[in-house]
Parts: sequence; structure tokens; C-alpha cells
Amino acid sequence: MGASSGRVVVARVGRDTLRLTPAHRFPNDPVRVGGTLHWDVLALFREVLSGLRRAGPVASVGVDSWAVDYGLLDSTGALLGNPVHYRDARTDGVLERVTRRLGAQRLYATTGVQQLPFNTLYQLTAAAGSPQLAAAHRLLMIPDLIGYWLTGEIGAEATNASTTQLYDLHARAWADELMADAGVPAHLFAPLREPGTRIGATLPGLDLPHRTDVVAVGSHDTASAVVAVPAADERFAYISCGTWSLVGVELTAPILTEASRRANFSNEGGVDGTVRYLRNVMGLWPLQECLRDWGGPDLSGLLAAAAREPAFRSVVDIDDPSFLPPGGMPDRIAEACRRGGQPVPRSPAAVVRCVVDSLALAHRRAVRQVQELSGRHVDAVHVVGGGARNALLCQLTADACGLPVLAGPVEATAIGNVLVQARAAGVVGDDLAALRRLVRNTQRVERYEPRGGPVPAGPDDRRVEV
Ligand code: ADP
Ligand code: LRH
Repeated sequence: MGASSGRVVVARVGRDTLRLTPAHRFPNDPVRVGGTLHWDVLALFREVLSGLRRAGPVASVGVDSWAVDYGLLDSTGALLGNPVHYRDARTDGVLERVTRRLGAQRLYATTGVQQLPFNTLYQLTAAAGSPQLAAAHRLLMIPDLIGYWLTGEIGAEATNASTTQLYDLHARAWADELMADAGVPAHLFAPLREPGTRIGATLPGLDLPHRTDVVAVGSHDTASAVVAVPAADERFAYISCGTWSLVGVELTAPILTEASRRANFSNEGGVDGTVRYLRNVMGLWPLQECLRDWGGPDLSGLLAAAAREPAFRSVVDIDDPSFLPPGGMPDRIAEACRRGGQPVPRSPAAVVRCVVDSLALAHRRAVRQVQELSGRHVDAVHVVGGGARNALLCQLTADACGLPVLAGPVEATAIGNVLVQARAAGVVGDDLAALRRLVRNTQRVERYEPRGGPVPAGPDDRRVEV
């Protein structure tokens, strides 16, 4: 389940084969109720079930989703209210307040996580004193909640736990002391489980035609996507490009330097104890929001028109937090251009061009930073996720980075999810390199060479100075 859409995908996996068939796709449309933006989590569960019914008999199922969000359960296991969307305004100003109290250095030293206003820590602080939180016995991250509804089993998958800013990356355990100091009730958090472990069997009451094992995977979608990067060695950067662009490298140990903290890089937990050293770049969200504002025009046609627009005429700092909330995106882009002394794009094609140019420059900034901060030099940038279908963005990212872009697979998250299940079932080889070899040998990857033309400095490239 991605922030913009979900899918149930059936995979056939063998030593040398990996074939994916989508069984069901569904939109993920948030709902504003009483002024608060929610995920429609019961609708998502219904779509998951209908996908599983269409999928037919399978050896196992794994669930992944976007990070940081959660549902609360009461003492009977019932859901308390609808999970709140991480883009809801309830966290406005909370990061600053909590950070003043706990200290940015301490937070980073313990959790290794970048400061994002919607981290679970800040969401829970925003919810402090609410009747729901007072009545809560358990907190389950979204994929763990779906897993609980499928099996009745409680647990917290580790890669997703690592995004909460409440997880101690050294101890690989919940950060109880930090929770106590932050006023976050530690008893809410479930025992941790690792990707590849069995969660349980689907419950008979769900009315699925076949009972199936549910297996923990890299339940943070980005963790699964990184498993499926078809790289042959470690000299690669990845951009997991969908609603967000997660730009990073894979490491064996965290980087917790002051420079890293200031550059706001995260050390998220990967499959097999790897570190996903990455930074959130605004991604395709502004484009999604423009399309929504325009009533959903055809994306391919708009991108073709945007490709004919002059390059880099107007660029904005797409990572500016003002682009985080939903609504009125074309106006906000225009306003940012005006503020930055750039020509204001008038037509949808010009707005799309501005967004894509700006995103390519933000990709370059993060790819440069990640190399400087980690000392890992990369020969290529792998773009996976829905953004791999955006040829304009991939080409501009190659041009901006001065590196080849290898685009695909589009469904990297689903692939990483099923490969961890297939490995748990003993069907495919043990290490990530073997899983990636299988992806390389079976999935389509498009190569974009940097064209070497002039690419301007980005609107906020000083952030590169680490
Ligand atoms: P998420 O997991 O965050 O929901 P996805 O990985 O599914 O995101 O990617 C969704 C994005 O992929 C869309 O916002 C869109 O910009 C891009 N995309 C999807 N289809 C196409 C296409 N045909 N051409 C270009 N981009 C596409
Ligand atoms: C991408 C993602 C990302 C998180 C964000 C909340 O879907 O999981 O890794 O930062 O959603």
C-alpha cells in the first residue's frame, strides 16, 4: 500500500524466475473528517481482502505500506478512531517544541532519524491528552495493523519501527528512555519482529477462499523497494520514487555525525540489518497534487507536453516544507516562483516542467550529499517505483547528477516484499545480492545516460555544503 495507491500482486518465484501479476489495484484516497485528515483504513483493508480473494491460493502473504502512521487499539483489540494522515496539520509546531525539550543531538544519536514534522514521535506528542490515546492499549503501525486484522497476531516489524523516531538503532529495540522523557507511553509498543519471520495464518472469519501464512517482510515500503534495486555491486545510489523520493545508499553501519544530522539524513533499518542511509526528497507529491487540482488530466500527455517546454526556465526548492500539505498546489508552485524571482509558469505543461526540473535538481542535491556524508562513491543512480515510468524525470535526473540512471522496476516495493517471503520459504538464495541478481535477470530496466548539457545550480544548493 503506497500513499497514493495500493495493489495486491501475485508473484511466481523460482531460482531463476520472478513473474508478477497484479491481482487488484485500488486508490488510496484520504478523507477529511472534523477538520482532520485520515486514512480510510477500513476501505484499504476491504481492498486488501478483495485482492486476496482474486489472487487465488498462494504460499504466503506479506504486507508493506508507507511509514510513520499508526492505529491505536483498545483493551479488546478494537481500533480507536481512524488513523490520522501524516500530512495532517496536527503536528504543526510540535517538532520544534519536542526538539527544544529533548535536544536534536540526543534524538539523532539514539534514533538516527531525520527530522520530519510527521515522525511518529511528533504525531504521538500532538495526540497527548486525547481520549483516544488515554484509552489505547496498543499502537500498531499500518502494515502491522493489517497483519493483525489478517491473523489476530500483534507485533511491530523492525524496518518500519525504525522510522518512528522512537526506536533505538544501537540496541535495535524500542527507545524506552526516550519515550519516557517525551511522555510517550512505552506500553503501547508491541514486541519487535524481523522481516522473514512468520506472523500467523489468515483468520477463518475473513472468508478468504484459502487460508494462507502471513510473513513479515520489510513492511516499510521503502525497505522493500531497496531490496529490489537491481544493482550488481554496492556503488549505487537509489531513488525510491513515488509520492516521495527516498534518496540514499545502503550501508552496513549508521552515520551519526553532526554533518549528517545537519543535512537531515536518516539511518533507517533495512532488511538483513542493513542501514538505509537516505533523505526524504519531496518526490512526485507536488505533481500528484497538481493533477488532483486540475481534475485528473492524463499524466502521459502532460509529461509529453512538459518535455517540449524550455528546460529549467523556472525552478523552485521543491523540498521546501510549504509543499508538504495537500491542496492548492499549482498556486503554491506559482507563488514559490514569484518569491524566487522566477518566471511564473502559466499552463499546466509549464507547471509540470517546473516541478520535474525542480525535482531533478533536488535529486542531484541529495545524491551529492549522500556521497559526501557517507564516503560511498556511486557509479549509477537506480530509480525504482512509479517515478521510473517518468522518462523526463529520469533523463533530467541523469543530466543533473552527471550519472547514468537505471530506471525500474516500477513495482520494486512489491518485488522486495515477495522476495523476502520467497527466501523465508527457501525458494531463493540467501543474501541480498542473490535477490538483486534475480531482479536484474528478470525485470526490465531502462538506462538513461547523462547528456552533458548545462544544468543550472539548484535554488538551494548551499544545502549541499556539509
Ligand atoms: P506510492 O507508492 O507513493 O503510492 P508509486 O510508486 O505507486 O507511489 O508511484 C506513483 C507515481 O508514479 C505517480 O505519482 C506518478 O507520478 C508516477 N506514474 C505512474 N504512472 C506513470 C506513467 N505512466 N508515467 C509517468 N509517471 C507515472
Ligand atoms: C514512502 C514513505 C517514506 C516515508 C513516508 C511517510 O511511501 O514510506 O519512506 O518517509 O512514506
